[in-house]
Amino acid sequence: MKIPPLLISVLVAVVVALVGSSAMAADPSKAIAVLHPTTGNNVSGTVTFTAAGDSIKVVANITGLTPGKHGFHIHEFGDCSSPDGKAAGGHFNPTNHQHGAPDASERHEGDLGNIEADASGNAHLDITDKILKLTGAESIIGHSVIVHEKADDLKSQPTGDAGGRVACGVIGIAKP
Ligand SMILES: [Cu+2]
Ligand SMILES: [Zn+2]
Repeated sequence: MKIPPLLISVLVAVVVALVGSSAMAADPSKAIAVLHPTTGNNVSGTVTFTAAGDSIKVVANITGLTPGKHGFHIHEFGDCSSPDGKAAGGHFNPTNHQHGAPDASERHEGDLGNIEADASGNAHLDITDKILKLTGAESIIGHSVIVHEKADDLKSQPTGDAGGRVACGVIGIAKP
């Protein structure tokens, strides 16, 4: 039996498409940022972002802080190369909103408010966020987490007046 050439090329195309799609990574369901101190600081820790239904669960464990509140944001660039953390750019804001509190209707995607350190300088945060995304054009993967010297006042534009940057970590795909 002779197979028509057109049918062969269609079959080849189907096989290539199937192999290609199975080789592609599935949408990530978990991301992580490992925080490193900027120059002159001693702040480090981890932040995980885990898909949970239509929300993202954010868990942070950070040490080396001064006691009290510290601005905690996702910034635009996944670039922690500068000694002051400024290579990370401004707040991650792919949909062009004003700065605000995490629960405000008007906020940057990256606005996660504050983390609060205890008297020993340790902070733990466990929140669920409905704005963050791990997939698509507004995914936080490849951007960065910045922890600030001071509290985010949740209203000053465009940064919440949170002062210098004490730690930076690039957000990558986590090992499931
Ligand atoms: Cu920030
Ligand atoms: Zn902001």
